[in-house]
Parts: sequence; structure tokens; C-alpha cells
Amino acid sequence: MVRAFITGITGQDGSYLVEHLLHRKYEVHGFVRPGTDITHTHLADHANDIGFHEGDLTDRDALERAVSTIAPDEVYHLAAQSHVGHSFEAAEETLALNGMATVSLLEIIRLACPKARFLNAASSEIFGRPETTPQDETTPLAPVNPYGCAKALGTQMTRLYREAHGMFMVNAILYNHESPRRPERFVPQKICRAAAAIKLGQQKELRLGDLSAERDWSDARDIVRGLWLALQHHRPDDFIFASGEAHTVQEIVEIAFETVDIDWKKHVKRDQSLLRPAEPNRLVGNPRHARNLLDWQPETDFRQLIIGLTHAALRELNC
Ligand code: G4F
Repeated sequence: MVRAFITGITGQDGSYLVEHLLHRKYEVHGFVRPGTDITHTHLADHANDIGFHEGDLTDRDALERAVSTIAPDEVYHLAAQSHVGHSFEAAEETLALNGMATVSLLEIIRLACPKARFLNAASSEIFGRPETTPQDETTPLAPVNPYGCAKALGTQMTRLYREAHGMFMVNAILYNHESPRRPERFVPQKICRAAAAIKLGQQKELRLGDLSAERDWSDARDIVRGLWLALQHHRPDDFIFASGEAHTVQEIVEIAFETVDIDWKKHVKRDQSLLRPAEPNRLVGNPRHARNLLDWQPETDFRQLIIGLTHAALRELNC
């Protein structure tokens, strides 16, 4: 039985990964904040099938205890302060969680179980203002926010442990990926839930920041399948997981409101306070490497994703 250890197990990606691994008969362990009530997470249905290990991500001793006890074959490091906008207000916390905790985990694995395969959930935000679009695994790092700086540290250190220590260390460089399990602080879920709530008469308007901001959006379930494939490859490497297409925030608005048959212009308001101090440029990923080496292909396109999120929100709000 393959033993997996997941940080960030209660989040969107962690919970889909649990389902993927349990289906493949893995023994699954997860790192959770002290006092987490699993019945209030996406893992509620699988609580008895998972080994939970409590600790804060910045608590090196707790991480070390978990890794030494489990002796994992595969480690998926997904935990992070995941909100880019918030990182401007919380730079130190973001660097500790998204940067230094990754370094601690790499070092713990080197000392406790150097044969384990390790996947770091890196982010397109490491590219910040890239000179080339689409980006690939060789694009230079140029982050423009504390979140991207912290992720850049984790990404480079993962490469360093692979190259300097010859360990099986992989960066999965993830572009935006969404699902009904995503919190509303991320813009696709915010928009799709608002469109559904307006349709049901539960909300009147939707306030948004930069409607022209562009991102490369995928379905989280496609991305999670890629994470697993990346650790099954015979050689450790870095892989971009992305759709390869740029879309604007406004396109999400148009599709979501069209799905509920409402004119978005009557309900959407621009809010200056939701603009960010700095936006990255044209973050679009080239998934060719993952396609060629891992045979990875997304199954859901952008339009299907937004329609699916809107229908899921309608179902949930209608209950
Ligand atoms: O949905 P977002 O908050 O996602 P963001 O900042 O791109 O970050 C997500 O993707 C990254 C990978 O590319 C991850 F590393 C990260 O952890 C996270 O998962 O914002 C998307 C875009 C931004 O340009 C933002 O300025 O939407 C713009 N936006 C416009 N109005 C808004 C809003 N974003 C939010 N959250 N709320 C708004 O009202």
C-alpha cells in the first residue's frame, strides 16, 4: 500500500486529491490545524479513512513528528496562505507559510525519509511580469507580490533539493483552478455564486475590482489528476498545469449571468477598493511538457467550468 502525506488536505485540492488516492487504495495521511473539525470540511465523508496529524504549518517539530511517524512514500505539499490580495497586508505571515514552511518540509524529508517523492504546489504567481507568454518551466521568476515571492522561494528550494541532493522533488506550477469547493474570496466562485443568488432574489448587486484582469483558469479536478501523474513519472521534474488560454474576469461575468439569463450590466458595480496594488501580466501557462511526458489533458474547458460553477451555486443556494 502506498502511503501519502498531504499538507493542505482540507482545502479544495487536498480534498479532491484524497478522493483520487483513496480510489487507488493509498493509505492517506493529512496535516491539519489543531482543533480542526473534519465534519465541517470537504473530507467529512472520508474522515475514517484518513490519518490526521495536527500542527501548525510553521511548527517545524509538529511537521517533523508527522513525517517521521508516517514515513510516507509520497508527500503532496499543498498548504499555503492562498490569497494573493491578502499577501500585501500579511507579507511576513505569507513568507513564513508559503516559503519557509516549504524549506522546513524539504529539510525534514531529506533527514527522515530521503527516498520519498515530494510535490510542491508552486504557482503561476512566481512569474509575475514575465517577458514571454505563454510561460513554460524555463521562464525566469519575477514575482510582483509577497505571495509570488514566497512561492518563488519554495519553488527554487525544491529545485535545489532535487539538483543538489538528488532527491525526487517536483514542482507543479499551478495556474488558477476552480471548483464548487472554492471559497468565495476567489473571483470565479464570487461571480458564479452572485449570479445564482441574484437569480434567486437573494442578492441585488455584485461588486468587483479589475474586470479586464486576465488569468488562465482550469477545473481543479483536472489539476489534481496532474499532481498525482507528476509523482508517478519515472524522473522528477517541474511541470506547468494550465489550460494555455487567457480569459478576462469580465468573460466569467458574461458566462455566469448568461447561464441564469440575467443582464449583468444591471447588477455588476466596479469597486476601486477591490483593485490590487500590482497585477501580474498575461499569466498563461504552456502545458506542453505535462502533455508530452505525463499524457495529461484537461477534460473541462473554461466555458464548461463557469457554467458548472453557476449550476452548482444554484443548487446549493436553492436548498
Ligand atoms: O480569483 P483571484 O483572487 O485569484 P488569483 O489572485 O489569481 O490567485 C489564485 O490563483 C493563483 C494561481 O495563478 C494561486 F497561486 C492563488 O493561490 C490563487 O489560487 O483573482 C483573479 C483575478 C485577479 O486579477 C483579481 O485582481 O481577478 C481579479 N479580481 C477582480 N475583481 C478579483 C475581484 N479578485 C477577487 N478575489 N475579488 C474580486 O472582487
